[in-house]
Amino acid sequence: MSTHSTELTDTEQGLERERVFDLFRRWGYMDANLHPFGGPLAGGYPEIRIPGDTADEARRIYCGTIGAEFMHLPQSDRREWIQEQMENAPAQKVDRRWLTERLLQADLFEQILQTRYLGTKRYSGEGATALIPMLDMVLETSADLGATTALMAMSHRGRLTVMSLTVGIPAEYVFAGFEDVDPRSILGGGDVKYHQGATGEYTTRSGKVLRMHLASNPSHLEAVDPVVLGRARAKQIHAGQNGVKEILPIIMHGDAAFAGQGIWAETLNFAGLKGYSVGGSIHVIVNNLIGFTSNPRELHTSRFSSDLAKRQPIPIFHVNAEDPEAVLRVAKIAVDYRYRFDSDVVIDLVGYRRHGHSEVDDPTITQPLLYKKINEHPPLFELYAEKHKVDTSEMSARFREGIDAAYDKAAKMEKSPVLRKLPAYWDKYEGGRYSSKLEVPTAVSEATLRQLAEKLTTYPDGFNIHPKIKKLLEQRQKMGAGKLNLDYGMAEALAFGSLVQQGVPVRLSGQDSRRGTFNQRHSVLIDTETEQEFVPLSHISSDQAWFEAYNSILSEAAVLGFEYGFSRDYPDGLTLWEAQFGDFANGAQVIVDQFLVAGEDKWGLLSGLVMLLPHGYEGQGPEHSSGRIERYLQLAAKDNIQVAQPSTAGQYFHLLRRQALRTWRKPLIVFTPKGMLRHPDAASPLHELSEGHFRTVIQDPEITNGERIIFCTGKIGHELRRERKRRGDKRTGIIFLEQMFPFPAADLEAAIAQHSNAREFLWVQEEPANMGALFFVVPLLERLTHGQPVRTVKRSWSSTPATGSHTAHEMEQKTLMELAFAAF
Ligand SMILES: Cc1ncc(C[n+]2csc(CCOP(=O)(O)OP(=O)(O)O)c2C)c(N)n1
Repeated sequence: MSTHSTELTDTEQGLERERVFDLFRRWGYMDANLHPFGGPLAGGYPEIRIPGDTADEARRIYCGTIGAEFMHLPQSDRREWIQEQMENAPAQKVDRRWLTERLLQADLFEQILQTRYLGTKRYSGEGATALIPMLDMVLETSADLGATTALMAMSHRGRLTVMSLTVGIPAEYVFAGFEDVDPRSILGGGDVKYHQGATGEYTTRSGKVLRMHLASNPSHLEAVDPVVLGRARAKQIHAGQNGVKEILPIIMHGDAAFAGQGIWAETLNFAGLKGYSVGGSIHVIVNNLIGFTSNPRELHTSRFSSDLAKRQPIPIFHVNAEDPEAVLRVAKIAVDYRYRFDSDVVIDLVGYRRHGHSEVDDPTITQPLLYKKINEHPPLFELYAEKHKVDTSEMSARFREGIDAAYDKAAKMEKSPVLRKLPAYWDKYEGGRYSSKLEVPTAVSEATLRQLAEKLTTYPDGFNIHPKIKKLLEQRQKMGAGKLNLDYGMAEALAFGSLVQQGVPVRLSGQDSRRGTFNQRHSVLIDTETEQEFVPLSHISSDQAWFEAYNSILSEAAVLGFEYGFSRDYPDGLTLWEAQFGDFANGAQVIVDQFLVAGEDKWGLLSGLVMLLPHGYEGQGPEHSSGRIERYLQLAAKDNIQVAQPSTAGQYFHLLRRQALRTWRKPLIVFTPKGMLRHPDAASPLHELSEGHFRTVIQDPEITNGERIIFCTGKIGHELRRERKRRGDKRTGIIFLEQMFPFPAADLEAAIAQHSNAREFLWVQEEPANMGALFFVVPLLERLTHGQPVRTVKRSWSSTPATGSHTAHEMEQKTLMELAFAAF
């Protein structure tokens, strides 16, 4: 009887203990001692007030200098694993001398920069110097688990120290940035020192060597995040089967940026998606509880800046940066978790910022009380050394000596040091100015095209094909047999098919890109009975390169960033990003402005990414009409990008193949059609694919000696031809500009020269006067028309690209035609 009652009591006690622990596992992080100067982060009141021994025990685990948020994870095995780490981890062994030395180096490096280069900006990481040993632990642990490469992204804060102490860039190279060695070599270009990327090596304490890549990034906070993930994905593919283990992405964030920037939240959404996952990244919020001059209460509605990460099933570990041993522990748990579960992990490293936003800012104006405290607070290495009685005099002298020598070397440098070495897969590619020597054949023999068409239209026996797709494939079969002209969908499939057959991989991503927004692509066939998928482009031949098409998340910025990153580390393939409609690409403007058009100039980094932007005025309203040609032309300079609008399926075929097969790696912006996708005027006979090449300019095939010449690009050219026919006009030649940048002056000159009697020149566009290619093209055309003005026909100046009324659109379109053919 008594035994029975004891057992019951034990069970009850067990249940009670579980109940108490459960409370702390759920909410303990709220009360954790996370503030660098002691106490919980916000609120200042205890969330969990229950007394008792069990509560005290749980409190010690969950409310110390580590706050773990993991009870929101939907997978019980993951929750239990973290619980085990928190509650039953074996005692940590820490080499305190080593830890003191790393903290000292991080602080001294910054202090020396401060005294040597007084009054210049460096965005000191002081106040969060535990970041350096944290990264050491991340690298040590990941190397033990199979990492060979760390791909890191971080913004300005503490970047120079990380470059020197973690990435392995010699200190004199970092100093050279302050000396501004060799400014003439980058007149009008280059980037500031705290945005430059770097590659180096990191040797773990057990002697393993990791390749280190610190990504170049713009000032735009968090914009680099998707780029780094795209790069990681490409590197993982290069690495092969163990890619996910070998390549570890580590992304560092500021607390204000983490809470505020949407691109980061978009990027987080990639983690578990087939086409975009990298097996998890380590995210570190280098949290100094301030953003420029703003306080946390002004920066996020949530209690923690990390709260947005809770929308994903990933753990968040908060850790007080003033407890470096706890920091090491969290770093180890995070990396173990990533490798065990292929998942993202967030570490919220909570420290402070010793100086102003930059060193020329005075933070006492906006946070006088906080900075009074900070000014009285000694650097962490001093506190830690004192607590553990580590003598720092020798390590400090040794470090200073090394830095002094580096400083002298930097002062004597004549050339800017190269901080980065590109991987060998970039060796055969080039950037710089365009030259016709770069051109390569792009035609594909008719026999091969026929074979490809056969493969592209075949599916396995027993595959239940959708009746509409059956019909489409039958049509495509006829196109491949030369019995029907090819539309864009088939021309694209043949371009992709011929490339993968030649060994060039193809990756396409965008919203609904597998089918195609306009029902034009159908790269994946779906069995109507089983929903099983069949991708004809993956069944071209046994030794073909891979083809991948992904429907992306509904984001522009993160997806374009990811694909740009992918193209940065996969020059051997054709990488394409497709906007649903061209105008939506403005949601990714930061990636266009900061990476795509500027990456080569700022960082010497090349990309052959293709942007497909559906464009054309078809009466669909202010949105869905314009891919904003003007934006890209405004950004075009020194052959930094290519801007094209192929007016036929055949031209599109050659353009895509040219992009992949040339060794010139330049972003290509393609304005793609919508209504014209299947229009007979834009369809091409098979021989246009088996002969010739991409033509930057299309001469008029009918009027060979026009008195008046209309220049145009894209769909309106076809409309002009139809209007000319309707009018029986024999005196107007219509020249299509297929490539707007690099501007094909020589080809245009040759095209104009054929019309020796031409006296009138006209640019006709669908876009309003303040949009389209007009502003860019007309002055350049006027250099080729021998002093004759180039008049323009366009919609009136407008604040939106197009009218919302379909009828008004048609009236406008008609007026454009009238004006184009009106006598001058
Ligand atoms: C997209 C963007 N908006 C604004 C800025 C200007 N800016 C630079 S740093 C900064 C504060 C960043 O605070 P936080 O993310 O906490 O990083 P910290 O500088 O404190 O390390 C701001 C607003 C920027 N660089 N990027």
